Order: sequence, then structure tokens, then C-alpha cells
Amino acid sequence: MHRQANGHVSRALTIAGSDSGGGAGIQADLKTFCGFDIYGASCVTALTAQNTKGVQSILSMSPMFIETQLASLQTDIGADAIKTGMLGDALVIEAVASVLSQWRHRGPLVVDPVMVAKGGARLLPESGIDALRTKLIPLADVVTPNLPEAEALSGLAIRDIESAKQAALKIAQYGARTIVIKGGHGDFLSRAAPCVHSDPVRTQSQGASEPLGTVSDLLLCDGIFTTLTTARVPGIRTHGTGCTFSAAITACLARGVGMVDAIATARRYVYSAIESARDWDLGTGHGPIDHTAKVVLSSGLVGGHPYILQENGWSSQSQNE
Ligand code: PXL
Repeated sequence: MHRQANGHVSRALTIAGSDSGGGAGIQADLKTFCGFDIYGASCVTALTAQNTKGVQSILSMSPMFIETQLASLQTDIGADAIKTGMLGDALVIEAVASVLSQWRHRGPLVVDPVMVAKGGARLLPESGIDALRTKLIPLADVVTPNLPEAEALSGLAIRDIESAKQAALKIAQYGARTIVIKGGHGDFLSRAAPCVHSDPVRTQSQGASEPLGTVSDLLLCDGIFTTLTTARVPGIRTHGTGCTFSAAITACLARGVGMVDAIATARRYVYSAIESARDWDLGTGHGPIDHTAKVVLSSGLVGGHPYILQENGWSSQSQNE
């Protein structure tokens, strides 16, 4: 278990829905926290009856019970970083935002603006989108929309890298410091963007053409755009990748990792988790990913804590970091 300099165990909190199938939501988040040697606590916002074929039913928690769970955690365990996932509706978003805005000494907030499940089930009605924009995103240190979520939040159609950048700027205007638009749903972001930070996996420079079969995310951090690119792993074992990505960022932030390194590390973890589950025989639909995949952390990120390097196609530069 990772401990901070003062000996405290690093704690991450997920505020999200339960996936009975174990691949997404609270279950994915807690597995991810374990993968990063972080203590994980949870506030359940909704229960889903779900398997790899889809969501069969949803039972929402009342905003009042969600507030009670958060009060239990706030007054005892605390959190070095917090993420939100499926929140369910505008009233829950308002309740969560209200608690978080009054929570002193909490860590950074990662908002994964979950709207639709991989199989197509709606996890947030249209009416919740405005509450995300006006109540929760202003509190966020980082927001991690996929392409459809970025379009819904910004009100802009994303067709290419330029429109993606406009959408990111719009979402940043709601008050979040960092925006990651995930390109897993399409290749709009695979055209190059100006690159300032270097991605340990692979970085595209402006104007460079990108090899086929890649996934690029657009990062806007403190006003600077970067694209982060990885090889695309073929197959449909991608259930829970969004939850896992935002949970991995949360885990890194709880450990004190800087924002850009946290995002790059989370991408590597998700890549490893997809790659590692490729030949799993588990369910017949959108299969889950392997949360026991090795985490690749840079030595500089974790202050001497033992880390594991994995040979899975990362550049030697990242393996040697
Ligand atoms: O991946 C989005 C998501 C978030 N939270 C829960 C889910 C899903 C997708 O299925 O079930 C609970």
C-alpha cells in the first residue's frame, strides 16, 4: 500500500454507479485503485443490473443517501483524490457538487462525465448535462469526456482536431483546469495537434501523419494542447475503459503525481489492461479489461516506491524512465 511522506496511506474515493458485471463503474474503480496500491473508498450513486451484453436495469440512490455516504467518508477516512463517474441525474449531481464544494482538505477532483454505457444504455438524461456544466465541472481539476460527451458538454460538433480543440476550450471555460478528450470512439483526434509535453508512449508533432490503428487523446492542460497517441488494440474487450482511465488518473493524483504524468500513466495502464484481456473468454458482449495488468510508473513519479516495468510494446524510453 502506498504511503505518503508523513506515513499516511494514500486514499482515493470514487463516487459512481455499481456495475454488477464487474467491468465498469465502482468495481472497475476499486480494482484500479488496488492496481495502483491505493486505498479505495466508494460512494454508490446507483446500482445497475448489467453484464457484458448490456444494462438490464438501473436502481438510483436518493440524493440524501448519497450525501450521507459522503458525510461518512468525509468525517473519517478522507480522500487524497476523488473521482466521479455515473451520477444518474441532475439532482444527484447537485448534491455531490454541494458536498464537494464544502469538503475542506480534500484532494483533486477528476470528473468522468459518464452519459452512455458501451452497449448504448443512457446513464445520464439530457437534463443532467447542464448540471454537469454548471455545478460539477467548475470544481474539477480534470474532466475526461469521450467524443460524444465532449460534444454534449460543449454543444459543438467534433469533426477534426480544430473542432476538438474548440470543444476542449469551451469545457475549460466552465471552470476545469485540465480537459482530456478521449479519442477511443473515433479517429478525429488522430490528426496532429501542437505538442508541448512529451508523451512517454509516443507523441505526434504538428503536421506529422499518424500510423493507422492508433488512438489519440487531446489534452488541454493550463492552456496548452497536447496529443497523446498509442497503438489501438483490436477487439471489443473495452468495457470499462473510461472508468478505468479516470480511476487511474485519480490513483496517480492521490499518490502525488503531477497532472500530465498522471494522465500519461493512466493511458499506459488502460492500454496494458486491454492488451492483457485480449484473449479472455468472459461473457459474449463487450468484455471487461484486465485490471491486474501491470502499472508502469516513472521512478520520478513515485518517490522511490517500487514500481513494475512491463514489456508490452512501450517505447524503451518509457521503460527506462
Ligand atoms: O463506462 C461507463 C459506465 C460507468 N458506470 C457504470 C457503468 C458504465 C458502463 O456500463 O455501468 C456503472
